[in-house]
Amino acid sequence: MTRTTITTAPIAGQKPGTSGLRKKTRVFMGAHYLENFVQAMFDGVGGVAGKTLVVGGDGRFHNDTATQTILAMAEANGAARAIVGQNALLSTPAASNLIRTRGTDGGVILSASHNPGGIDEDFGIKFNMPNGGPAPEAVTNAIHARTETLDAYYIWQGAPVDLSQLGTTQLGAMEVEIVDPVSAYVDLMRSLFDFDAIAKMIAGGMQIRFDAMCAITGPYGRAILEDALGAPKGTVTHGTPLPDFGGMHPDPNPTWAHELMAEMMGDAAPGFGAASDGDGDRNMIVGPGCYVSPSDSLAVIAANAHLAPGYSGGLKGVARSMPTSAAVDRVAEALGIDCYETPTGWKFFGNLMDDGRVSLCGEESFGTGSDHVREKDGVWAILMWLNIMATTGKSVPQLMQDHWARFGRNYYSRHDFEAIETDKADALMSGLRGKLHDLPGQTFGPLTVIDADDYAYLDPVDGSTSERQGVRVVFEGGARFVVRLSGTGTSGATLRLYLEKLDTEQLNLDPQEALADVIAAAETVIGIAAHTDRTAPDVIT
Ligand code: VG1
Ligand code: CO
Repeated sequence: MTRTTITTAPIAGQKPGTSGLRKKTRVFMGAHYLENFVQAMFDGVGGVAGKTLVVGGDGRFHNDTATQTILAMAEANGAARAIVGQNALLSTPAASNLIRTRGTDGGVILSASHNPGGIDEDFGIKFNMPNGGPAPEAVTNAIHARTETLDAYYIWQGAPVDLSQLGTTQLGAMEVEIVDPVSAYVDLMRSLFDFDAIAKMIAGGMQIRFDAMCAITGPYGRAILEDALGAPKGTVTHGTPLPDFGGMHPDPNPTWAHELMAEMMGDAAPGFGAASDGDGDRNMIVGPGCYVSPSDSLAVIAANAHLAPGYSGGLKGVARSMPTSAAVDRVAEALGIDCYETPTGWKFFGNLMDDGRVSLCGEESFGTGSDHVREKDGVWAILMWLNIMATTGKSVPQLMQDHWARFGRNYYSRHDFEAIETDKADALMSGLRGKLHDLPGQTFGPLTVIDADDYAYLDPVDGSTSERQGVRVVFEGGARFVVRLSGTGTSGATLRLYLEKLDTEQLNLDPQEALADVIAAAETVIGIAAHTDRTAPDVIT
């Protein structure tokens, strides 16, 4: 038998506007659940008949089983060909690269990114477009709408493909090509960065520590840092992707990458430290005794990208998400290039890159990348830093000091309050929105509010609008705070408070101290403690 139509009842329930579906793994394992969503996804993108799709994921629990389901459904929906990473593995940026360079019709990426993995943790799935980027809102809304009307899905029933064997094979009427998940990506990195200069720096004694957090970037880190650039074996730690990420929470920030932080802040710290997340699109950069905030990393890359061969002609323009600090804006001004502000989420950068307006983008949430793919790219950011260090001969702390001396320092921090009851978080947000009109002119300690709004975005390329993207309160002198609810959490609501203050004189304060008056003003305005009983954030980055 070939194709089977299965009639189903349960609804998949993706939130409209979110770029994919993230739920507890056991929810995805429930009867017909994944199948329903995949059918809605295929229908929502206009069907997959005759199309070629890339399929792969970050290796978390259920990755391989879900990949087989997706392949069987692609076959039954008439897809011509699937390009799959060996053992169903592909980092998000590597998948984006394959979607683009192989001229495909898009791809399915299995990941819950930086969320923990395992049978009792999180799983996720999303569709990326032929440009390699996450589906835009019009498409995710169509997928969501389809989940509400779906009454059947199509699936090929037969023996699954052996995903460990490289080469081309057949699944029913569909061709399946199983590719090395790493090699095309290594070629791409080699085309952008000066591997010889980085290798020379490493041979000259620069020690590197890369913590892959038992997630997807281990094989990429080993192939590039150890095999291609000559760093000693063991440079990459937690380098084998595990279904439960070895119990680690693969979110590269000082809280979750604490082993790396301890090493980098210790006496025997190597010259460069970095970590990446579950699916390989995030990065954290650390120097000896020197944590680099993601907003600063974006600004340093903007100021120095021309030193890497792939960017020697300079940047077309830059973009940052709204809550990301304005450090990069100051660099763009100095370079005389455009700087765009977009809502949180990488999908908003795609149009700007496709339209040739920007070549570098970044978010405060440890995401940086360029127009080489249409996703943020953790390993890319790490190689960019190494290229800058190799070319300038400067250490991470030196690069930071020089940058702040030239541009001033945008002190920055994000405070996350996790797993708040949803109705309390909603009440907090609507209370805050209700008082925005009255805030301008009010004074909180030394700070006077000059502007307060709920951020709305007009896409300059396609004219689409996105509203209610985060409340921002701006003070005289450029300090500000931003509040929004996370769209990626899977239990309750996560409240994110973003804090920023520019200082052009005092460059080496502790960020929490430098931001103390902004933090106090934010609490007075928002009333987090009163609404949620939380008096301290769960994670500070
Ligand atoms: C978070 C980050 C956001 C990022 C998103 C996806 O979203 O804040 O900047 O784009 O995760 O990242 P939210 O809605 O929870 O704040 V992930 O690495 O898919 O990789
Ligand atoms: Co990610």
